[in-house]
Parts: sequence; structure tokens; C-alpha cells
Amino acid sequence: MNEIWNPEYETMSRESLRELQFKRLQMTLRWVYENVPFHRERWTALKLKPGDIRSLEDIVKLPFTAKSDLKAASPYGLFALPLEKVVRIHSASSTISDPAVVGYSRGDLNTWSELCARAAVAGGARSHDVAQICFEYGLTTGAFGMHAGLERVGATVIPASTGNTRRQLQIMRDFRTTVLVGTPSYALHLQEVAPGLGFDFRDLSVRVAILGSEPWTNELREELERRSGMSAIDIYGLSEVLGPGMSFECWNKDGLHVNEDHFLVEVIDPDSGEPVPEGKEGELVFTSLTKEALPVIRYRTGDLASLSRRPCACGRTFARHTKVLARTDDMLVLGGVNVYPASAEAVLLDLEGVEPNYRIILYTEEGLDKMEIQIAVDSSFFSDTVRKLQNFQRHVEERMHQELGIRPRVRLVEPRSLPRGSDARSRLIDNRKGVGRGQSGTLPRR
Ligand code: DLL
Repeated sequence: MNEIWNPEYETMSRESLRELQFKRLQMTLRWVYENVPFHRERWTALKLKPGDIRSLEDIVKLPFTAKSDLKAASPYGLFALPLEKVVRIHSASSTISDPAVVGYSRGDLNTWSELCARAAVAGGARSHDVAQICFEYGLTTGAFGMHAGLERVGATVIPASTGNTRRQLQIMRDFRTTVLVGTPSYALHLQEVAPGLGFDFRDLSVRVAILGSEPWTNELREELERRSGMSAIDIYGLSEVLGPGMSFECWNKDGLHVNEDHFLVEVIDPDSGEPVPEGKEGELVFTSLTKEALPVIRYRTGDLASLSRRPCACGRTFARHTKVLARTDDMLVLGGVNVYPASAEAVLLDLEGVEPNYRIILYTEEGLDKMEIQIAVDSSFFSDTVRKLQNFQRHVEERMHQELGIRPRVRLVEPRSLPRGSDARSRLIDNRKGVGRGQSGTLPRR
């Protein structure tokens, strides 16, 4: 059960690991200083050069990088390599019109598949497995990362992508899928709808589920495992830093091991930016140690967790962070897609005849977390024909889909049925029962 894909690195002594990290950090800082004017200029303004970082702890001297920096430099402003050497582009699954673009060199893709292979093996996948990937094959990173990692392990990979649940279940049964890869909400959805579509999940061969891209609780894990007898493990990552495979659970399921030979991880107080002690919750911050095309320096994830460097029963020496269940901002993750309520509001404000009065309701349907947007429209709207109202609704849904990457249900309501002048917090009602259940991360904690 406890196979380790790359024991040389995954079990190296903490002392050797720190040495390796420091060597790689120095290389990264020099690489960035020479090739990314954005970082060089900021460091110069602080009178800092790569040589001033003399220990791992000195990293705190460097400024943070935020998603807004990546967006401002979009598409290629933070790349350290010319496009000629960049072989892949992805983007974070947030606002479509304002994406954070990320790039990979051939070497980066090799690193990425290695880290996803480690995650897959830690979760229980082996070369004899048949792995069905139910992440979308597109601009987001989930599918391509895990696809490459599982192929590297030697598993037989089925690029099933998302949607068409009946077909997914059919593939699972007929191709005898043993490893399911996707979002926890989709795994739950598959389990919930299977009986109605004539499938019994327990008759399928799924042994392991490698799930991530959105927050999910241990209670949900227990439910998924109980319903189908499979082992469900958590993988974490974000596109801006790499994608899936930055950290992963082992069979011990007691925190996610960070691939520390490739990333320096910090936990900071989101308000002060100061480091917090081990075991205390704060914002995860990552610095890449080996990335070539888009190295990231002290990238603020917005994800809250705490870190532990205590040895793990699995033998890996990499630090572990707790499950990510909350964020510093109001970003929602619905079906693995990142959604900022402000982006929904921007779409609404752009529509004629719509009052800037709306309410977002999160709900769960067949295990999937979904969004309904109730929009106050002029009362004159309701004197229009039903067809006209439906067309308008569809138009809004389509615009939301284009902008947010999810298709919320839109309901038009009379202005007085919504509370007036409410702030963002009271505009959001969270009735989720599925993956979002128990999440405290749907609203800012401050
Ligand atoms: O979701 C990468 C990924 C794909 C990870 C597949 C794991 C599996 P983004 O679309 O950039 O990348 O979204 C990143 O999603 O900052 C977290 O808020 C959230 N997230 C990702 N994985 C987890 C997880 C991918 N295991 C954002 N638990 C992150 C909780 C997660 N939240």
C-alpha cells in the first residue's frame, strides 16, 4: 500500500532537503532577476539582489506576488523564457475575460508530470490501474496534469473529460475503471445519480478516487468511501503556481504533503503578511524552486491552512498542510471552477434594464454545488411576454457562462423581493449540502 514514487526525494532528510531547497532558491532568484523585469524592478526598489537572500528564512525580505500582478502582466509579462521555449499555456479557472495566463517549458511539463505521478502513487494508483480522468480537458490544469502523471506511472489513462454522466458511468463499467480522477463534487454526483441511471456504484471496479480542485471535508470523504468502498484522497494545487500535484495526501490521510523539493511553502498571517508559527492557520504562500517558464516568488494563494513538519507514518519527509477549507477572499469554487461574486456582479451591471440589486444563492442538486442568481428587474419587465422574459434569462445565463465559466440559474424577481442596499456578505446565501457543506471559506473571514 505504501509505495513511494520517488523515495530519493520524497523521503530525504529534512537537512538535505533544506540544502537542496536553498541551492534551488538561489538559482531561481538569479534566473528571475535576469529574466523578469517585473521582479527585478521591485527588488531593486527595495535595494535587494538575489545574493542578499542568504538563507531560506531570508525569503521574507522579498515582496509577495499576487494574482493581480499576474493579471496585470497578462499574458506573458512574468514569463522568464521567450515563447519559443514555452510549449504549453494554461489559465486559472477564474474570470474568462481577465485570465491569469500561465506557461510551461518542456522541463516544467516534465516536473509537473513527476509531481502528479508522486501524488497518484501516494493515493494508491499503480501501473496496472485504469484511470478515468473526469476533469475538463481545456485551459484549466486538472486534466492535463493528472493525465501526464498517471501515464508516467504507467496506468492506462482514459481522457473522459467532464459531462455526460451516463456515458461516464458506462465507461467506468465497461472499461473497468479502477481509479477515478475529478472533483469531489463530481464523484458525489456520480454516486447519487448512478442508481437512477441503472448503475450500482458498488458493482464497479473503482478502488481509488483522486479528488481535488475544490474544498471538501473529511466527512464528505467518509461518505464517498462508505458508499462505494473506494479510497478517496485529496490533491491540491493552483494553476498560477503549477496546477494539481503541488501537494497530495498519502494513505495516512492526515494532511497534504507539499512537494518541497520543488516549492518553498510558507504560511503567513493574511493581514500582516508576517509568518505564522507551525500549526497555526494562515495563508499558503508558494515560491517555485525549479520552474523555468513562469517562476513564482512568494505567490499568495488566498487559501487558508496550517503546516506541520512532524514525520508522517508513510515515511515521506515533506511538510504537510491541513485540508484547504477556507480562503482569505470571497472566491467560491463550484465544481472545480473558481468564481468571484464580483465577476457576476460586473456582468449584471453591464446589462440594460437590470438594477444593481441581486442575490446569489448557492444550493446543491444531485450532489453538485450550483449557483442561482436572483436579479431584480424593473416591474415593467414583468408586463413583457413570457417568451421575452425567458429570452432575457437565457441571455444573462449565457453571458454569465462566458464570463464565469459556469452556467448559473437566473431568476428574475421584483425589486422589492430583495433586501435593499445589502453588502456582498448579505447578498450571498449558502444553502449548499454537498461539497461546500461545512466550508467556512465562502466569505472573507475578516
Ligand atoms: O484547481 C488545480 C487542481 C486541479 C488542483 C485538479 C487539484 C486537482 P485552479 O483552477 O487555478 O487550479 O484553482 C485553484 O482551487 O487556490 C484552491 O482555492 C482551490 N483548490 C484546488 N485544489 C483544492 C483542494 C486547480 N484539494 C484553487 N482543496 C486553489 C481545496 C482546492 N481547494
